[in-house]
Amino acid sequence: MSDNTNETTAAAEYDFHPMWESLGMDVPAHDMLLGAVGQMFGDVFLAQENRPASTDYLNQVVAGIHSGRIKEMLDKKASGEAKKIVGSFCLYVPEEIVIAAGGIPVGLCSGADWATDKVEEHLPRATCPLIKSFAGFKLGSVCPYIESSDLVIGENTCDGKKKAYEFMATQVNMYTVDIPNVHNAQTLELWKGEVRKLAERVEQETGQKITAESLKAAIKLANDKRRALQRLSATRAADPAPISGLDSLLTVQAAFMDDAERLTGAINAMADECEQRAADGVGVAPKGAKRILYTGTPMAVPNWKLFNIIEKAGGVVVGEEACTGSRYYKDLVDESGETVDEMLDAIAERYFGINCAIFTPNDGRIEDIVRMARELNADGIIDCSLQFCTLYEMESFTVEKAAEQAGIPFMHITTDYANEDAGQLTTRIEAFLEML
Ligand code: BJ8
Repeated sequence: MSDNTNETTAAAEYDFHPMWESLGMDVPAHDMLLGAVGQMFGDVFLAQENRPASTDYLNQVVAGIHSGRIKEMLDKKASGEAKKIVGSFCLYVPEEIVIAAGGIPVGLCSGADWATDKVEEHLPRATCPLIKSFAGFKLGSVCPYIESSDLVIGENTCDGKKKAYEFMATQVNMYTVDIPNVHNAQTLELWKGEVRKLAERVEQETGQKITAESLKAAIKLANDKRRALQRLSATRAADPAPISGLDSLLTVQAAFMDDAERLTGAINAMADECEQRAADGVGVAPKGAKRILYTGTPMAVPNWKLFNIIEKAGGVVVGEEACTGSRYYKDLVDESGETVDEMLDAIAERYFGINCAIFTPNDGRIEDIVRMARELNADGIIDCSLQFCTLYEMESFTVEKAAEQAGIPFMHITTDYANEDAGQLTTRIEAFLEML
């Protein structure tokens, strides 16, 4: 039995309700949410056949996602091992800085509709579901990550997030980072300045100075996690694919919440098993199953809808060009810096390369999509935007043109967190898989 399983067994005997109450959560509503997510996880993940045994780690992460993991973080804070819990919504917020200042970084993006009526008292109805979801989780008091965050870091990316953070600042202790919209030498300098300002703000919050030693260790910790995810991703080029898109998506979703060292060990174990499966020709789907590269908006827990539809329809997702995918792990921070200044520059440079659609032009993303489709032997590309996300909707035309030029079949989808379009999506995806 793994350490993790031991922890979860112990966690199952522990009553977390007092902890949720102490965080000021709406406990009955939260019980309902957890019940629904547990049911969905069983239907979507546990129903998969031929999963690698090492994906049991992911089951444990989901089992403890709002319970054992929260307790672990609060305990670390109480013992002084960690100073503060710092939440964020975007890949542009460098976790290395939070860790080096003694904080625990957590991702706050949410993937389910909640308290929509309350949200629409503050934000327009025509707002992307990801934004409405994090606002709803806060207004409905059902997210222990938001409730335990001492500081929440937002970022000026899309218009919806920018304006929603003004509202969130009335609800939580909030700091917003400015992100440039174009890539050039001048904006890189501005971004380096923003990274320094963020480091100062986090130090102020935690009361712990970032040192060369702590920053070097944090860079190594985050890079090790990325190296493990890169290894796992590379195994998915095999036919049959050794691991499903659903489980792969969950590894990155878990990376926003679980302890970095534990996650790295577990992902390396998955990579070991998947390398062996690839060598032995063992797959999660039959050899020849149609292989899909996903690209588009991020998918926060528990938004598993699209991947579930693709894989239930007989396809297999072999890569994700998304913030809940390769953008999270494909680039490392240069580890050669020795001073805090050099390392902050290296961090800024690495994060500046994240190909978010807020950038114009965003050629790096287009190049990555085509490169990944080729490297992972994808038969087709599915590009998806969350409803009302103008950035990814607009960029989908450029992605389609690039796919056409590369001779890769392409399909665009616009969806939200509701299940109403599941039937229609299934029909469209089945037809797409058939013509591949
Ligand atoms: S770096 S993709 S995590 S901003 S889907 S909220 S863009 S309207 S999430 Fe993102 Fe950072 Fe970019 Fe990545 Fe707005 Fe679009 Fe909604 Fe979005």
